[in-house]
Amino acid sequence: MHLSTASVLILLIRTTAYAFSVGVNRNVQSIQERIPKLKNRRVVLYSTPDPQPPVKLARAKPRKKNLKTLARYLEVESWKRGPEASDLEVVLRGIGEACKQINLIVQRAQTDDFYGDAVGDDGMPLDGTNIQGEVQQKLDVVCNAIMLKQFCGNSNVIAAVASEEEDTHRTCCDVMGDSAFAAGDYVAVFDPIDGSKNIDASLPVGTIFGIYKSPPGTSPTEQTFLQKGSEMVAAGYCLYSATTILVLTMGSGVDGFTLDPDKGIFLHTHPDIRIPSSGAIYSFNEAYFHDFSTPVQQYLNSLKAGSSSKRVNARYIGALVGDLHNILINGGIYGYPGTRTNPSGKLRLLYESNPMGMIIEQAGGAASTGCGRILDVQPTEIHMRVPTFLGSTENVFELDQFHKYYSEEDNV
Ligand code: AFP
Repeated sequence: MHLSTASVLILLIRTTAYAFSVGVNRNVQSIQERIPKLKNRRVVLYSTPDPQPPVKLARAKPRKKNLKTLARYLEVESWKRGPEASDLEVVLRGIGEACKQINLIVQRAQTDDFYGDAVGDDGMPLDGTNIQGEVQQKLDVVCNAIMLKQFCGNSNVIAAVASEEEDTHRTCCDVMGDSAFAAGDYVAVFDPIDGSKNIDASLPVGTIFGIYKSPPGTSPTEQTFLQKGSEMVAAGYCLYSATTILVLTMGSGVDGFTLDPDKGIFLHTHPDIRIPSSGAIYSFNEAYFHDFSTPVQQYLNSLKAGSSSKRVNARYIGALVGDLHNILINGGIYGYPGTRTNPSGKLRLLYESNPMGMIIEQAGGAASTGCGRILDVQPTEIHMRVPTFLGSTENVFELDQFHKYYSEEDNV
């Protein structure tokens, strides 16, 4: 057999490598004999490749930012603002706790059964009734109960509440089933789970609230809740989305707090939020376009035709809190206009339009019905609805001009 020089060379290399590996592995044995610690360990310095051990993923170890907690922020604010703010401090801290509880419930919506009896930490039904009396509880009922308990049971600051989930307002005595909860100089309005139909598709949802002063020395009636939005002393929302963020105002600026998933506390991530004076996003449910009034149709057409100075972008989640948070951070306009079938639109003045209007105005934006300031609307009943346009001042002003122009044209 005739071997070429190349074949001889390859054979030589392979033989040397094998001899080397045998030599090295013998060497390993002798090392193991001499180092007792290595005796029972598998030490291979050279061999044919073994199956690879599972790759260990490097665990990202984020460094925590040095941020103020919500509790600390409220403490400082109440010290700066005086006694009225210390009342609000207690209530807003309670809202932070309620948002944390609702956040957990939203995260568990797909894996846990929320259609059974809802119980609190103490194992008692959340609405305080006898467990035998409980029928079925839906997720929004559970979240409503959490908000009721935080507002009424957490302090003696709130005297009565009105929830989007309930037909009428309720005194805190009624909510807690105890006359000891009669005191309190404030009333609260809230929507515990706004956009709840988003939950099934794991899309964002939110909680919205507003707080008003109650006339001193009287017990709250429905009239107490029928105050203009401009009378609100605090408002806010909690968005349950990629992150959970609580945004609030006490009447001088807007601040945002992100829930730290490791520590389970809200941290002051967004100090003094300012909405851009104009923005490219418009957030309307355009499926109803043919049902919108002429000014709104013309406005939307003008946006898409590019007659506005900037290029626009459509975004619509279908949960006011998610859509509005996007507008607050990036600028633009959110709109839920009246339709020909529902001239007042869908959004509720007390639970949605007013609190969001206050937030937007406090961040430097505008809140309009198309024909005037939302916060100036006199409520006539607690579940009243209003056409709602919220966002950057320039965008909302532009929309209002369309209303003005077309209503003048109608009157000609
Ligand atoms: P729900 O709280 O009943 O789900 O309604 C949410 C909401 O009032 C508001 O969050 C949305 O912006 C709006 O409805 C969406 O309504 P459309 O589906 O009619 O666009």
